[in-house]
Amino acid sequence: MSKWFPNTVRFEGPSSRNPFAFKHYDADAVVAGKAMRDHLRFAACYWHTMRGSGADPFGAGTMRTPWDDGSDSVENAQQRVGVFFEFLGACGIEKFCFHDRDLSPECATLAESEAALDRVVTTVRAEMERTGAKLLWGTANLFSHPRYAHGAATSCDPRVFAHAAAQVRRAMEVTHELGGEGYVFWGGREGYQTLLNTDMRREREHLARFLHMAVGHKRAIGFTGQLYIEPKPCEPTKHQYDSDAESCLNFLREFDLLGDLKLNLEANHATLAGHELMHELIVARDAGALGSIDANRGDTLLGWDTDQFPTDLYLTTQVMLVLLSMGGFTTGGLNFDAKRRRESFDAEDLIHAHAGAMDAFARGLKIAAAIIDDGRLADFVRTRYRGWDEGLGGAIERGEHSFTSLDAIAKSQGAIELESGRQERLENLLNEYI
Ligand code: XLS
Ligand code: CA
Ligand code: CA
Repeated sequence: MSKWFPNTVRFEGPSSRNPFAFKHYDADAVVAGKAMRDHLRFAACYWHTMRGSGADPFGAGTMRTPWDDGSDSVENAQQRVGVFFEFLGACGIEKFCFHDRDLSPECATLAESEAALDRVVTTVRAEMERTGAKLLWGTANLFSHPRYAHGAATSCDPRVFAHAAAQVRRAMEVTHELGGEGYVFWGGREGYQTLLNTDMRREREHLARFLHMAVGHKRAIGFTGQLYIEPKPCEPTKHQYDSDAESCLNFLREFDLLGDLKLNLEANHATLAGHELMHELIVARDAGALGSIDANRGDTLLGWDTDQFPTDLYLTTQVMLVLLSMGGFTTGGLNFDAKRRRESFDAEDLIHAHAGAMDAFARGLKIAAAIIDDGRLADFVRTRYRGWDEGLGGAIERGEHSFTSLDAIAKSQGAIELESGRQERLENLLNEYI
């Protein structure tokens, strides 16, 4: 039993009233031909779970972390790692994600920071061996340190670009050494605050150059994990170059990177971009680029990156509908890039937050599988487009028509009577299962 997390969460079924039990997530239960754990591939993130203090722009941190001495020492960092793996065990979460600088401190020089990281990674490796937990993806923090004020790969200062390259080089190597399945690029400061001081063309080219170097390094060290780019429209910058799934895909295509990077899509970032997560997922899926998901949620009333835990069954059902439609994850997973509210400061709140989100996704999975099994939703969509399967539609799709040939058809076909889109009926269908 864990000292800090004495309640181990286990499946007790829907009738359980135990706040420390799963009501729906039963890791080994088979749904749609696969165990729940293999569909959902849950991961916890190190940054919010171990380093989130609860501070906000109006107040100091509130989280109670009695295992942490508050110092920047390597020993304290190693102590935290142990606690994190206890937490994963208590929650039954089998994967995790980290940034280099959440794991270990930023020191006076790059060489010292790397030496500190190596020492903490030794502890991480030992804990992974002890517990069997796996690394879903690693990343480098290229946004917190003041040197990144003007960006990292898109900084106006090439010395910063070099520093960022060195940081990613080591973070990618560490990810590889730990058997990581992926590596994420999130460009928090790769954007601008004002166009008055910004050469956007140059900055975007530099970002592409940086990513090409990353691909080169990946090959050089024999890392076979998947690289991902994570869209977000803004915050901390006013505009981030990788602003949503479509702009990322355009960027990757423009700079010949589409073969090497997929997308890591976050629910809250979709909200900030003015999209539903389902939209972002479908855009990526249809481009063969849906890699991984940062499973959280935003709040439309707040309008910033609140990174709340995903408990909305409509959201989890939609995610699982899209994932099942593409046969599930290959390298990716559902990473809870989410933090407790500032008012939920006890260690046990970490358990409630993650266990609830896991249950919400387990339900989303069961609901989506039932909807697919039922078949009416897919049938409706198929029928709605049936005009394109043969006749006029088929010929247009095959490229057999021009404006001129269609002009003749349009003039002779008579009045068009449309069929209803039946949105409300389909929403009711979803509710039959939720
Ligand atoms: C921040 C991002 C970040 C990435 C990893 O908004 O979500 O945490 O996932 O750098
Ligand atoms: Ca994220
Ligand atoms: Ca976020």
